[in-house]
Amino acid sequence: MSAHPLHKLLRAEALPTAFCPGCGNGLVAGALLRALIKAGLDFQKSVFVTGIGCAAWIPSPHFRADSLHVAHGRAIPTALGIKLRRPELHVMVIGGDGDLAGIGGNHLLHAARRNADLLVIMVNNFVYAMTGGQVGPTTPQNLPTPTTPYGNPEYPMDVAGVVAAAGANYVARWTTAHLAQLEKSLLKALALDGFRFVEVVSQCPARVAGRLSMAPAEALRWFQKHSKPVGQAGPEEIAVGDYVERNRPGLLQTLGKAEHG
Ligand SMILES: Cc1ncc(C[n+]2csc(CCOP(=O)(O)OP(=O)(O)O)c2C)c(N)n1
Ligand SMILES: [Mg+2]
Repeated sequence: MSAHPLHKLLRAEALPTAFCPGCGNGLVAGALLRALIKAGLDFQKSVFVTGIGCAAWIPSPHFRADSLHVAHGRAIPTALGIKLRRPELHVMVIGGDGDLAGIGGNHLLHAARRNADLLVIMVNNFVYAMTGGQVGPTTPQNLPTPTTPYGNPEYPMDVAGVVAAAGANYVARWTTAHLAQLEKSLLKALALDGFRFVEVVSQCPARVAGRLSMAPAEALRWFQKHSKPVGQAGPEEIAVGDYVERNRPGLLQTLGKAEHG
């Protein structure tokens, strides 16, 4: 194991990861760890909360920090409970599109409305990957999945757009082909209070079917080619960049907890 600063934040005994070869989760983990190092965040005062799914395995068991792995979809209310009781901790949630926008969608919406002081990172691989690639709230229309073999008849949700409209202080979307921008975005998010949401569109070389089933390198090129800045992306493109950045008082401040610690 080299002495690279990233390695100090990783549990050597948990490596190599259980992620499939070419999975985007390692790229997201790397960008987050680099942002945490640059932000100078104290890992001893950081808590990572996840639900269930492949993306939910990013912090636990890999990060050398406190982490909670809770019921599918329930990471946000658990994280909020921790933050309200221990406001001095940096509380972060990492999860998949199914976990955060599907079964946990209502928690996401209301945590954003409350401007709860949490950083939430959603890895959007378009499907419920861990359970076999079933259709979910972000699956593109017409994409075949094991549960929609003739193509998804539904419209996908623009999760970043919904969270911005619900009231979050900061919302951005990037892809695994935009790691430098993602890192900057996470740094910005780490410096703000209130609800911060960063969506990362990511490849799943194992479970995504149809036109999006590509070799990892091809998927990254596809993301690059089909990404446009927010406000300029067409229906078949990925809108990337900041959706919103504002500085409304977060929930802790509105509850009067900030001064009392
Ligand atoms: C209450 C409950 N319902 C369903 C499941 C089964 N389940 C486990 S992971 C998962 C989907 C995960 O999808 P996503 O959050 O997008 O993460 P990914 O695996 O794609 O990274 C589901 C439905 C469960 N564990 N618990
Ligand atoms: Mg998913």
